Amino acid sequence: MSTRPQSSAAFERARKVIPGGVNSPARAFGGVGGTPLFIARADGPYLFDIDHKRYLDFIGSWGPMILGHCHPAVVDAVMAAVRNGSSYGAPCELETELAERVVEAVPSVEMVRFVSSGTEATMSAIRLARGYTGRDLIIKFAGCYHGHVDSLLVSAGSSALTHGVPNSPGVPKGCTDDTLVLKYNDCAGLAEVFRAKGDKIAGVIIEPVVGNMGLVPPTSEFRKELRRLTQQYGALLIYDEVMTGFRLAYGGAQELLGDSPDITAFGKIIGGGYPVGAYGGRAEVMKKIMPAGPVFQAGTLSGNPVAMAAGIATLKELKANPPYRQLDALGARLEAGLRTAATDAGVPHQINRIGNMWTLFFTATPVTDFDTAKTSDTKRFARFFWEMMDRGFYLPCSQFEAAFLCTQMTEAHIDQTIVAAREALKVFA
Ligand code: HOZ
Repeated sequence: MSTRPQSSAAFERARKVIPGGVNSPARAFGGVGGTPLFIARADGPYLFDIDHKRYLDFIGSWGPMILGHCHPAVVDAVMAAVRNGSSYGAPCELETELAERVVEAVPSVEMVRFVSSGTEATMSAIRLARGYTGRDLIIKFAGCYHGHVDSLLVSAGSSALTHGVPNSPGVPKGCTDDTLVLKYNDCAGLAEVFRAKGDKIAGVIIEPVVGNMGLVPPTSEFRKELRRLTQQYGALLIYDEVMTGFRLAYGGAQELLGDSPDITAFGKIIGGGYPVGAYGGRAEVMKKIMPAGPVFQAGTLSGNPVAMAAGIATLKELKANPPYRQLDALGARLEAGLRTAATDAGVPHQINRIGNMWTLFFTATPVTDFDTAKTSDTKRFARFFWEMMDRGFYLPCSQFEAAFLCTQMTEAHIDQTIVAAREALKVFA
């Protein structure tokens, strides 16, 4: 592993005043060892660290940067917004414009409420499902991660999995008593719980395509069963599209899959790299939110004008020049190249990919849920991660996170990545 003296020093300094030196555990490199890189700047498809090294960026801030970094349209919109003041605590038209764009893009969403993070979006979506149905039970799936909401921090993926703390201290037992955890892609388990407790279930929250145990796609039977059972028992189906919204298609995973959930949680891309979350659904459900209805939810920076401007600019660009087919083609090229490289190196692997989200798992077992994701050889992943990093390719620093492509990447970038991966995988031969 190459040394990065400036980043190491910056990490030491940060650890004295910030717990673990980071403001979100996924960034601490706990899943791969070593110390995190400190980033000086980003541009297009690249990150630059404070040791003056350049990396092709496959995390894109964990999802928001589908247009790459510093896209001129986003930068211009943000600069213009900032000159008009950065926060008002009063409504502005940018909020309505972004809401109109989300409603137009996602047919299951007739009204939308903006918050400041994906965690707030899922937390509020759950409160809404409970308030709307008058029931308490929520179903989630092992390995799905919906932010650090108390009631959802049970068998969570992402950094809660990487750090081996699926249940965090500080979450009172009472907070998770009404959370039922089921296996992803398991139709029988789902049907059994609905048979036993269907009239008490307020909602089911799910990543329609999982990014937080690495990339794991749903089976079509599972999705159909989810929709059928929630409708039959009057529970709300909540799609957490914080990662997949405007990423897998302009209308998100639900457009790609042809699904229609009751509530959708958004984040990441709709803020264009600024802190935003949102949740939306049918007007009849959304009108339960205060002040239209009785379900409380609020926030000083909700609908922040700078973040709204960045989101509008991003969605405008994605609508005017839809990149999804091109990104899928790049994804397919990368998948084929990585598959051949891993096979040639004799490394047991799975590559899960949908469109421009992907994960290379180091296991011979097909990865379809949390248990199979955990069969991956994480030590091997860590070695691969650092081999790639040393060659200038910045992958997610955990086996249990999805990687992303951005519109600034070209076939040449993908081919360079494959060449680097081929070299990196040789260490296992
Ligand atoms: N929620 C992100 C991982 N799925 C991590 C966010 C971050 O550390 O920036």
